Amino acid sequence: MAIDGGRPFFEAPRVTGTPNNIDRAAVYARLDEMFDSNRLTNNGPLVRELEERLAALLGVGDVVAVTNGTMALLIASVGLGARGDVLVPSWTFAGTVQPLVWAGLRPRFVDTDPRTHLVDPEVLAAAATDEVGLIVPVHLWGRPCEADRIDAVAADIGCPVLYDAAHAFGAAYRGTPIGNFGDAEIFSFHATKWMTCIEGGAIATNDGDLAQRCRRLRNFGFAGEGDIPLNGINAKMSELHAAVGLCQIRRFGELRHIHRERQDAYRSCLEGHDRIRLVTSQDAARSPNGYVIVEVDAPVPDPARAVQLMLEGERVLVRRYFAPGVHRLAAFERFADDVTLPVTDELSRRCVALPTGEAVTIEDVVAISGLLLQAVDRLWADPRIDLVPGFAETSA
Ligand code: T4K
Repeated sequence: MAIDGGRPFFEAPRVTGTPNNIDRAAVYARLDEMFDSNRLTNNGPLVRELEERLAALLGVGDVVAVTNGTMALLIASVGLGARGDVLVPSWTFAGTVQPLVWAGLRPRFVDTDPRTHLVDPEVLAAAATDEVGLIVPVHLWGRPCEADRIDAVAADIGCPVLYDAAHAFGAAYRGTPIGNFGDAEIFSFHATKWMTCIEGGAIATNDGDLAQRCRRLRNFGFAGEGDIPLNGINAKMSELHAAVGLCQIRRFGELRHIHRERQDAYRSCLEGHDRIRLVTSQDAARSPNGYVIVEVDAPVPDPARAVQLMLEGERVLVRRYFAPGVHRLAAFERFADDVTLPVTDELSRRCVALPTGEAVTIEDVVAISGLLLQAVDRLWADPRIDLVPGFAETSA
């Protein structure tokens, strides 16, 4: 390995998060339409078409397109009129929690089921008090939460549920597409997601009144000219971003195939290895889910960091999603005084996200899996191995 002074395995880096290809010719044709009509933003025809396409695909009443997933969470939580405490997992991206705080809610972090990486409905039930004004479960890595049990917990205390489905576009729970659960669900269409507008997001809901409030909230709160009954914000998706989304959605079947092939290849390379656990989506057959997450076990204080450094030496740039857990981030200190979340802490020591999608070939997946196995074996053989940050650059 490069850690021993060898050459890096890959010439060109293989990078977690590299966007899938975008059908440029199709996008350019859509952009010609946009420039010809000179309708560039403010609920134009491409945004409306994208919303209709998404709603039809999900079988949901309304889809409201916005600038990104973070704004989708902000607008939906304001649209729901949520107040007080919000129950939210710490084992997620900071972008789940930030908009909730911007919306004036107080996060109460809950721990995660180590088996599924999702919030456990029983943990939510134990934390559900009268102060709770919103529950925000996350369909992490595209894995659907147990929506029926979670919705029942919320019904017991009479509060809404807003699912963070940033990773879960195209997934389903018990045969029903994600987008139909709780009071609303939000998606991210960031460049690193398989379904992308480059930047973009959406709120999906079967509550028509909520959809109308969200449409107003994303457009400064306008109800008509000179009429602003709601304190809205600007979160409108532009026509340019909608054009990319419309072209990308046509690749659903193809991307599902590509992602599934890579998931399967990782599985056959890594399954049965007792020091590596592949956290696969339960729904890989339906969704092109873009996340391949592994938990690594090694007798060092921070196994994920050690593996990240060793793979960096081979020019495999993995991500540590999510280290540390959100409750450990300085921005949220004031909400985490007496919070103890052992599973979140443990997962953030162990988890790395591997490259997938069109950025890697099946041969790459086999090689990356082999390098990962070597790295973990090496850490067991030599736990005191000297891994100084920066060794990767010197080995290049
Ligand atoms: N809820 C959850 C559970 C989320 O995961 C997220 C976002 C949100 C809510 C909020 O949704 P948005 O507001 O973002 O729509 C990414 C994304 O920015 C973010 O969307 C995502 N989740 C989060 C988990 O990860 P990074 O920090 O991994 O991206 P970055 O820039 O480091 O990119 C990774 C690698 O990919 C780079 O080293 C190079 C490559 N890359 C990346 C981009 C963006 C490219 O080659 N080209 C590119 O255009 O954040």
